[in-house]
Amino acid sequence: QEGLAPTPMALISQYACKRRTSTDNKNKILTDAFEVLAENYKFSDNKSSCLVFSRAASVLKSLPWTVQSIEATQGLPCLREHTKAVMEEILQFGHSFEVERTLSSERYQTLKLFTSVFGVGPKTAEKWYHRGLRSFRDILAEPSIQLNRMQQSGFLYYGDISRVVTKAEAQALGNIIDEAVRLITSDAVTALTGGFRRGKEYGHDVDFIVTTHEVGKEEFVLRHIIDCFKKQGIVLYCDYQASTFHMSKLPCQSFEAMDYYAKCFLILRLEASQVDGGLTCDEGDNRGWRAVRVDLVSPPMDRYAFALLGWTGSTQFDRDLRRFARFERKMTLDNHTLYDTTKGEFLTARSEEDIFAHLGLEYIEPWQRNA
Ligand code: 8DG
Ligand code: MN
Ligand code: MN
Repeated sequence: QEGLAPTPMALISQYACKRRTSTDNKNKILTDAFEVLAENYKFSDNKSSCLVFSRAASVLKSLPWTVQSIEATQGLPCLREHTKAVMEEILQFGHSFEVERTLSSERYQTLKLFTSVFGVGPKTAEKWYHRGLRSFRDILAEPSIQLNRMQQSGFLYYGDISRVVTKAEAQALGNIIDEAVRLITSDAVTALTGGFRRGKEYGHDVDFIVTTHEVGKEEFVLRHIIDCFKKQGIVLYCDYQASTFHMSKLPCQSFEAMDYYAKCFLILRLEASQVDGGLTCDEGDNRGWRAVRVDLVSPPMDRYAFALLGWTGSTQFDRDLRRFARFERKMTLDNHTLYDTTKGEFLTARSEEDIFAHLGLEYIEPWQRNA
């Protein structure tokens, strides 16, 4: 691979949706460093600087070669002064002083720890940090803190859900869902989405679309699956959100991956016996089961392609699809629709390929969307 001639820079787009990005990242040292700084900016609610570093990382992930000098990055999109300075430090000294400083700062370490709990976002983490709390023990011992149900489960199952989920565990969950669905209809559609659909070996959760060809019945299917899981005694946490979807609300002007479909954020109990090759447990941990985070979303079938594209990600890939649609095509793309502003009409799509075609983009396979 090293011997391959670098892709001509002029061909590398500023839009992630015009690049092919596999899971094989040749610039992990640089992109890990950028992502630390991006996350640190997110903690400070500095969205634009966060985006600068996320975009720079995304461009480097798409390269089929390893950056070994600053000169080699000449002409690459999305690399600003600041990102180049960080890159220069790493290429010259093997590490960046700014990144080291961030990693060793009490603030970064604490916010990283707090946001690793299911149900704790940057806002809550910052609030706790500001109050002088520094550890889980501090939080749990603070009488004035009222944890919500999600956070309580986050702490209760912290050991399990902070550990990665394997592809085999994702497949086992897929089987459990299929089995539950088969009890009510032969008309159901279930699809593994999220990082696993992009070919990742590990994930922090498992994401599924569950729906049916019969438009209007999808919410019923989702409810049935959850009831089925409850009867099996495998539901450790369940946050069900009913659909608020209605065509009259569309197109919405949001850049963020928000949608109105019925969905459910779960923590499920997965038995070792259900997983091919068993669970990946800590040494000496022989409980025979683990807790795992699962997201289910149920779009009506006529919205399927848009929901699949949105839930497959990556977040950066989707963000750039929306940005490309808006600024290059005067179209609005979200998890529900594609709207052509010039024509004043919604464009229909039965598959992801249809959506790329409407946008005048070459089709990018799911495993090439790891931007
Ligand atoms: P990972 O779990 O392996 O860490 O990576 P991932 O699968 O890419 O991330 P994710 O956080 O599970 O999100 C998967 C996709 O789902 C991502 O592109 C964002 C998308 N998504 C939506 N809407 C919503 C939503 O309302 N909530 C959540 N949690 N994710 C959503 O499109
Ligand atoms: Mn996921
Ligand atoms: Mn998810």
